[in-house]
Amino acid sequence: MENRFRDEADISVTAGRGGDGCISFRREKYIPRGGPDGGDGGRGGDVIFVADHSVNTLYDPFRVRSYQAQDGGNGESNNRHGSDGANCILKLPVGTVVRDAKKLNILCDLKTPGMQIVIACGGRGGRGNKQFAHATRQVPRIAEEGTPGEERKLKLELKVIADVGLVGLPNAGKSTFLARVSAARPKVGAYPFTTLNPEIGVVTLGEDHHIVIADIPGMIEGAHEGTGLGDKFLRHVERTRTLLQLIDCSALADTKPGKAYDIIHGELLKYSKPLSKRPRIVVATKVEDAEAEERADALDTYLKKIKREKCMRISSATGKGIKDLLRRLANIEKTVETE
Ligand SMILES: Nc1nc2c(ncn2[C@@H]2O[C@H](COP(=O)(O)OP(=O)(O)OP(=O)(O)O)[C@@H](O)[C@H]2O)c(=O)[nH]1
Ligand SMILES: [Mg+2]
Repeated sequence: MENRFRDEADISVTAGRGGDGCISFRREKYIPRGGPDGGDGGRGGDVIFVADHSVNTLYDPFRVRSYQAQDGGNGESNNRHGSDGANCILKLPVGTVVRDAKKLNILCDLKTPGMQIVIACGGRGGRGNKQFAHATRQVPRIAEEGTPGEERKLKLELKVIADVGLVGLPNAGKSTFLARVSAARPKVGAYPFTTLNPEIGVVTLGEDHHIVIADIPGMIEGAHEGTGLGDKFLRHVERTRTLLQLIDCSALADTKPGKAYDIIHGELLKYSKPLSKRPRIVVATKVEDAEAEERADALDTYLKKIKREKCMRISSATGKGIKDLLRRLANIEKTVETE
């Protein structure tokens, strides 16, 4: 199936033009000089962005690059007001950042579901000649034109918003962990780069306590230079409060745990210093036998040397350590919320 995930799109939006006012005079039998009766033009429609949870890609705006709201109708005789133009409503994923395409300043950040923003305002309808009539000008032959709608060129960028972000080498077991703790069903495979797009899962920690976890494609050394799938997906964990760094400790892992730690830490550092300093829990994965425990021990020794906390040990296959890890996440999320 075609990959419909897009996290960038350049689009143009044009609001509707206001309708023109009308010049008209009443003409009826037995009323020889009817007054002015030209109606006003209708308002042009707005272009409105709505943050919607049911959308998770910028594929539509990537494909259809131009959005236009309807023009207002012109005013008509007999004081008829022109119809208002229909708004153009575009649903975008929560986490879409909207920038001016040239200046690149942020115009809005659709952070919360349901958030709405009028990104281009419709033009005003012109007044009809009825409105220009007064005691000294009883036969006004003037009316206004409607004003044009706003027009903008925009750059849309999706930056997923989640509580926890998963990072690690390919095959570390990120997607398997997400599938274990949430209803999300990301693709899992015994080969690198199984995950091609960010995935989101919601974990229920208790009544009314949920956390959102973002899974991104695995990274390899040189990701910041575009090696592998590159580091561009790191933008999807930029807006998380905690990172989980997953490290394969099974005997099958190609990379030694300490080295695996360094590669990802290095890539985080090169991508963004603040991201590399984000609270991070190191998690040893696939810890199911004595050999894996030994590798996790070696990882702990290394972490101690670089003054990091010990790793947490899990197996998404057997469920070992998963509860403890979720409890730890629940506590972190709580402390952050009350800060
Ligand atoms: N034995 C065992 N195997 C696991 C465990 N977790 C994941 N695996 C296996 O490891 C392989 C990779 O798992 P994924 O979850 O796809 O790894 P990933 O980190 O998402 O990989 P990418 O998407 O390629 O970055 C799969 O064959 C999984 O079945 C575990 O706890 N125990
Ligand atoms: Mg994966």
